[in-house]
Formats: sequence, C-alpha cells, structure tokens
Amino acid sequence: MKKNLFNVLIFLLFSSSIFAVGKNLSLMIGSGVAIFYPANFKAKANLPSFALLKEPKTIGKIPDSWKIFPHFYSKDGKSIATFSIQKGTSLYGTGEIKGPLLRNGEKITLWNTDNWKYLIDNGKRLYQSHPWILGVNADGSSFGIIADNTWKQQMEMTDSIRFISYGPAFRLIVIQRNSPQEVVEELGKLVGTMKMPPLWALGFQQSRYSYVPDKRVESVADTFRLKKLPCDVLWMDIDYMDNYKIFTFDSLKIPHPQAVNNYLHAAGFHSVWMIDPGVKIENNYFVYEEGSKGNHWVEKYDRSTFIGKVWPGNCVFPDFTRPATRHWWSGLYIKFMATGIDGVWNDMNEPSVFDGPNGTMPEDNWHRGGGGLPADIHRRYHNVYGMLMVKASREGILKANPDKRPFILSRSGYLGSARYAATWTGDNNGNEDNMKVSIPMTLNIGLSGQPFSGPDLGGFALNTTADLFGQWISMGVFFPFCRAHASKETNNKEPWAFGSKIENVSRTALNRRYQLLPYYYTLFHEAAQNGMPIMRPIFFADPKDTALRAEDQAFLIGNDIMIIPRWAIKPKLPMGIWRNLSFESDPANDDGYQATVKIKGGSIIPMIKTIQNTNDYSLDSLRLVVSLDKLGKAVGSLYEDAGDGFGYQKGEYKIYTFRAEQEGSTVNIEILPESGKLKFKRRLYLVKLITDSGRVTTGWTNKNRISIKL
Ligand code: MIG
Repeated sequence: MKKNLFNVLIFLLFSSSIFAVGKNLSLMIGSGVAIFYPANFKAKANLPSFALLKEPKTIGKIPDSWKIFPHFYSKDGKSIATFSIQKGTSLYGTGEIKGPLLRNGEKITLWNTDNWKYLIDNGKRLYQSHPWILGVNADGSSFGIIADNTWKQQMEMTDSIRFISYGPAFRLIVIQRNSPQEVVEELGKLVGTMKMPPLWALGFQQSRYSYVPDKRVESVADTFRLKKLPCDVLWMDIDYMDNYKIFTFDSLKIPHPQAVNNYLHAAGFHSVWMIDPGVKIENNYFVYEEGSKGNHWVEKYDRSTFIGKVWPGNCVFPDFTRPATRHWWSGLYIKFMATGIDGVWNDMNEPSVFDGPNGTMPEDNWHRGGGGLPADIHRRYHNVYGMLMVKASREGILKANPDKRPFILSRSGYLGSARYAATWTGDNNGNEDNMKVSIPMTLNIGLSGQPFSGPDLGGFALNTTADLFGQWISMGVFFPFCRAHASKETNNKEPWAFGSKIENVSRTALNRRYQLLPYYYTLFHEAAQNGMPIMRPIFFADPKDTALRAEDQAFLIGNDIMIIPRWAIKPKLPMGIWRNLSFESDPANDDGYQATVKIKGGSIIPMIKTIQNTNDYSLDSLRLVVSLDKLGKAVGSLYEDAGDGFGYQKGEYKIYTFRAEQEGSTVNIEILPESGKLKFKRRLYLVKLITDSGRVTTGWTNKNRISIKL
C-alpha cells in the first residue's frame, strides 16, 4: 500500500514537466540503494536517464540507519550537490581521467573532450564522462554515488564530494554496501553491463594511423604469422576512406575492401574499420545527400544546420538524439559490413569539431530528440552524443550480421556506455609517465562500469623507444582490451619494429596472454553477467587493508591473478598466499621485461597452450594450475561457449567448476559441471600444482577426478 503511494507520487512528479518537488525527496529504490531529489528538480530537464537501464521503482522510505545524504543548493546559476567525506575514506571511479588510482583531491570536468596527448587541463577532462564515485570507508564498507545528470558538470573530491552542474538541479542515487565489490556489482545492475563480445576481441590487436594501402595491411598480417607473434585483429584507420568520407573507400589505397577482409580472414585475422560522426558536405556523396534529405543534422541555436570542420573539411553531424536519425545511421552499416568487416571503431564522437568552441560544438546547438527524449541544447546532450552514436552503430551492425556479436570501440562515452561498446584511453603519449598511468586509468574505468578497456599499447603520440615498448607490452598484454596503436607521425610500433630483442620480449608476453584466454573469457562472461571489472585494483584483494588503497602499479586480473609490472617500485601487495605462475613458453633465461604473475592460494586457473589467434582456441587439452590455500583447498571455474553468436543466451554454454583438496599427501582435483546446456565434455587435463617448494605436474589424463601425490 505504502509502496504504491510512493510510486503514484513519483509518477506525478515525472508526468508533469514543470513539476518541482517543493522540498527535497529521498526514497529507497532497492535494498541499500536510495534516490535523492532536490526540491527544484524538473523531470523534463533531466529525464529519461541515460545512465540508468530503467527508471527505478521506489520501494519505501529511507531507513533511520541510512548514513549518506546529499546537500543540494544552487549558486551562480549552477546546481550543486555535496556530500561530506569521513576521515579515511578512499575515493575511486570517476571514469577515465588521467591521474592516480586514488581520486581523493581531484577536480574533474565532465565535458567529453578530444584531448590529444592529454594536454588540455592536464588530462582532468578527457573523452568520457562518468558522474560516478566509489567510496571505500576506513573499515572497508563502501558506497557509490551516481549523479544522474548528463549536463556539463564538475566533480570535486577535495574537502568534500561536490557535483557542480551547469544545468538544472539533478537527482542522485546512492548505494551503501559492505564492500567495494558489492557496490560495483550494484552499479552494474543500475547502469547495465557489457554484452558478451566475440572471443576474437580478447586477442591481441594491432593498429596504426593508418595501415594503407591494401598491400601494407597484408604485409603486416603476414609478418605477424611469419614471426609467430600471436595476433587476432588488424585495424583500419581513417586513411582507408575516400577523402575521409565515412562509409566510402579510397579507390587507390583500398580499391577492394572485400579482398582485404578476405585476405585477413584467410590469415586468421579479424578486421576493425573506423567510422567517425562528421559527414563531409559534398554534393552527390550518398551519406550527405541521404542525411540532408532525412533532416538528420544537428542544428544551431537558430535552427539552421550546424557546420563544423573535421578531417573531411566542412561537415554536418547526425543528431543521434533523434530516433529517426539513429535508425538511418544504423542502416548505413549494412552495405559497409557486407564487405567482410568484423568490427567498428567509432572515433571523434565527443564530438570533436576542430573549429568549434573547446574543440566541439557550441553549447547552444540544438538537438531535436524524440521518442520520449525532450529537445534541448547541446550542453545537455554533449556528454551522451558518443553513447547515442554507438547505440545506433550497434543496432546497425546487428542488422547487418544478426548472428554475430557486435564489436565496437568508442572513444567517447558516458556512464552506462559499456552496454554498447568497448573503449580505450585515447591519444596517450609514448612515454613512461603515460605507460604507468594507463594502469590506474584502466582500473578506474573498470570501477566506473566499463570493464572492456585499455590504452594504446606503446603510446599513440611521440616516438616510442625499444625499451619503453618492451616494458609496456610486457604488462599491457594483461589489459582487458589489448591493442597496440600509433599515430601517423611516429616511428613504427609493431612488436618487430624495435629489433629482435623486443620482438622476442613481445612474443613471450603475447604467448602469456593467449595461454590465459580461458581465464580471461571466463572473466568477460562474469563481467557481462554482474558488471565486475576484469582488471581490478589490488585493494580488492583485501578492502579492509588500508595500506593497499593507493596501489596502482600492480593490479589484479579477476580475483586470482596478480600482475606486477617489471618496473614497479615497492608495490604494496596483499597479505595471503600468492605464488608465482610460470608459463610454458617463457624463455629459459629471464629477458628482464616480463611482468611477475602470481596466482592466489586457493585458486585454480584454466590455461591452454600457445596459439597464434583465437580461431585455434580449443579447450580439448586444458592445463589446470592449482595453488592451495592454507586449508589445502582450491577452486576455479571455466566458462565455455561458441565464442560468437547468441546461442549462449539460450543456454548453449557450459560453466565448469574445478575443486582441489588435499588429504594427507594426496591432492584430489575434481572437474564438475556447474550450469549450462552444452555437453559436459570429457577432455584432456594436465594438472600443475604449485607449492612453496616447487611444482608437481601430472601427465595428461581424460579423467574428471585426478589425484596428485605430493
Ligand atoms: O584527430 O583517426 O584517438 O586513435 O588514430 C585524430 C586518426 C583522429 C584520434 C584517435 C586515434 C586515431 C586518429 N583519431
């Protein structure tokens, strides 16, 4: 009864466009999840939400035990919400900005910005906006705050937490939980999770601005295979286009895109091709003509068409707030993908406008919205322009290939964008500082609801030295998104470009990633289910241990693997049993670059032999690396499915559980079916038990119960 009253109240609130609550309103929307409305909240200026998967249902009043309340006020035309910070609270999240893992003391601008070399605002304003803060209290209990607000805003985490918006008063969602993991999981429930990517997207990827002409693409592919450097994907940057016109191909450089894709596929590669939002103004160019006819372009304050300069010269920009425009845009992918393209790279979607204010559109540009989305100025929709673009791109790719899982990489994003696309950290530099900071950047993106990300390995801008590339790739192979990329004006940055020593270092590192793919794929599945990041901060191993709160050289992959980059200086590592994991393909002599990889006592890691690309991924012969905890036990799991397609959504997958237990001087390992409709397969297993005194390895066996004598 009570519940209904609240929902009626909320319904009234939203159904009236001029409604202001009159006084602050706070309600529960889930167990440990509250929503706070300022008195002057106006639904039409804020809703529908872009971050939230769906409009939350209220379930009752805030209990007396609730601790975290915002204070709302306005000042100088800005809408502000503040929270006090308890002593000893560690703050994280806040998206991709440059800086250390610990976000205490930061001031961040949420205004998606093309930030080449992170030069603007020292990287405190980048390509994406995540109005989201994760707080870990001194005792490990945790909270999360979503400012459900797309408008241009700032977040300050100095003496208190402050959200300062250049838009109307906004609502906040606060999560209270016992641990940071539980908060991040709740975030996933609220904003949605990544969709399962195709398996090939977990492989190593090589890019450059730009691999043209077609012969060069082919030779890069051949070189990977010739040198036995594992690789799954090659990337085609803007120079493949005819005069930077999206959805076209340069008739000299890439005369037959289908042939390029065929070549790549035959060599075991997948291909990703770039599409930007800017559409060149040119008569008889089909995208421009169709879009003009459909009235699809973003408008200026006076409702004339907005024109801005990007690569192709003067351009117009699709108004992705319009359902009709998204529909039209998605349709453009059908012919494009039919050339055999596997994935799409949406760049410049902040949007970047070379001659616009702050490198983007004027804030008073006009978006027409529709389908429940109110028309409004760019200041409101800027931060979700890229998100709406990739939403439409994803629909298009699905239309083109309904039986395949789309893969999209987006430079811009907003809280919840992981629903549509993976991301990367944009135009970093090939220097040591940017290599090191790529770890906390990727960690915080992961803590902000986006598990599938990583930096340009080797660095985008500047020439990269052999040593730096060696250092970077050795730890970079453990990032969820694992792609080397380089800018036009720089030296070559393929693994072989730095001489034979670094080529060997790269091969060793890449082999390590490929051997761990079953573990990664299982983690990707977990992330798609519950929003947990794949790459996790060290403090996740023990949130109560405050000594770990700032550690951002070492990091975790899942719960069971710890990566310590070779260059890490005195990393703060968690207590407990962590034993070194060795790789079959590592060279006999230490090359001085490889990261230290440790596995947690109590875990079992499924691994495969080295492969050159994921077409050869097979779980028929599986290595199980076992490290017992102090009670003599260990567990692990493995997720298996077809690697592409949507059968897994109908139960065509299998999750296996591995259990080990020591009895006297014997360790028994059991392989058990957990869930899923796929057949419980008998396969060959080789068990490697890592102990404090060394390693014990079994022979290959096809049994589901294996015993090892210590
Ligand atoms: O203004 O397409 O971040 O990865 O290589 C530069 C060329 C445009 C920026 C992307 C970068 C890409 C480049 N793009």
